[in-house]
Amino acid sequence: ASGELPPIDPTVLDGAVIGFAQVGSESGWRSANTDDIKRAAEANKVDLQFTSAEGDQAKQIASIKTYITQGVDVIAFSPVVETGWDSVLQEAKAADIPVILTDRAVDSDPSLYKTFIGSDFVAEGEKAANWAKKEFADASSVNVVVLEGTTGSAPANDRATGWKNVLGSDTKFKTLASQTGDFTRDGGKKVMEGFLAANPDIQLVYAHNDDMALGAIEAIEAAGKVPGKDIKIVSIDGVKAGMEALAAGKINYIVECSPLLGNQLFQAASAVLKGDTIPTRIVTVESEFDQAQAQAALPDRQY
Ligand code: GYE
Repeated sequence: ASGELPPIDPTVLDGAVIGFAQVGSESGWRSANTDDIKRAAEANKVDLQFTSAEGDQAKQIASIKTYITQGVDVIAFSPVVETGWDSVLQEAKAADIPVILTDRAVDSDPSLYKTFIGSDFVAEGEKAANWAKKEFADASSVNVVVLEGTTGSAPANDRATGWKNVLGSDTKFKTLASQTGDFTRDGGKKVMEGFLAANPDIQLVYAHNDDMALGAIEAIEAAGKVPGKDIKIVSIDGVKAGMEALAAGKINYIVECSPLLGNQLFQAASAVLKGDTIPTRIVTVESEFDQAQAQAALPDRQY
């Protein structure tokens, strides 16, 4: 269940050593997430140790192990993939170092971490699919291609599940191809080029994030088609460049996934360091945007 966190106790966070192991720098979402965590650490005078795993789970595990050896006060990380965390989480527990997950989930026993702060990715996939269902209400069939996120990551797994929950049994929607673009713009572009070469009649792209949608736009334009018209696009995130493409009519719909997790991360850290119990799951509140809503929202967007 979702829950609320108590306010930060500044005396507890001032000088606290918190080790954060980031996924990498694959997308605009990730940059905004990293910036927000660094900003919130500074605002709260946290001694933040920060590493980036460049999308490599082994690297991320190694940096968590280093935090354990250093004896940091709290370890936080956004797991690259969902599986394979039991042993390093057990090591942190044995060393009595609390762990906070942000952004992405793990499949380990919840007793191995204090809380998981982040979005409901299944709900995001469902929102994207519900839009598609409405948008194509009058069509007799819809040819879909899917740009998947990083294989094995919680957002790729869950955004696929959410989409299938809504459209899986709807025979009108035909998935012509589905492949990972690794959440990057370049990956989205290359995979979309392949899709376009093999399928002359794509009507809809479901991109698991904005960066891949932006790459797909480049591929669609290079193929002489009009993104947002000849081929419609729905994506997830709501980063600046995605919202601009939406406002410009090149993307048709974006489901928001907020990267602004810094304040909640340090609220959780503050509570954990004081010995307070906190909810094991904190769900991020987020919205959805069509083209007009993107135009209206853009001037006030923080990222
Ligand atoms: O959607 C994508 C990023 O884990 C929610 O990772 C995050 C995802 C986000 O690379 O852009």
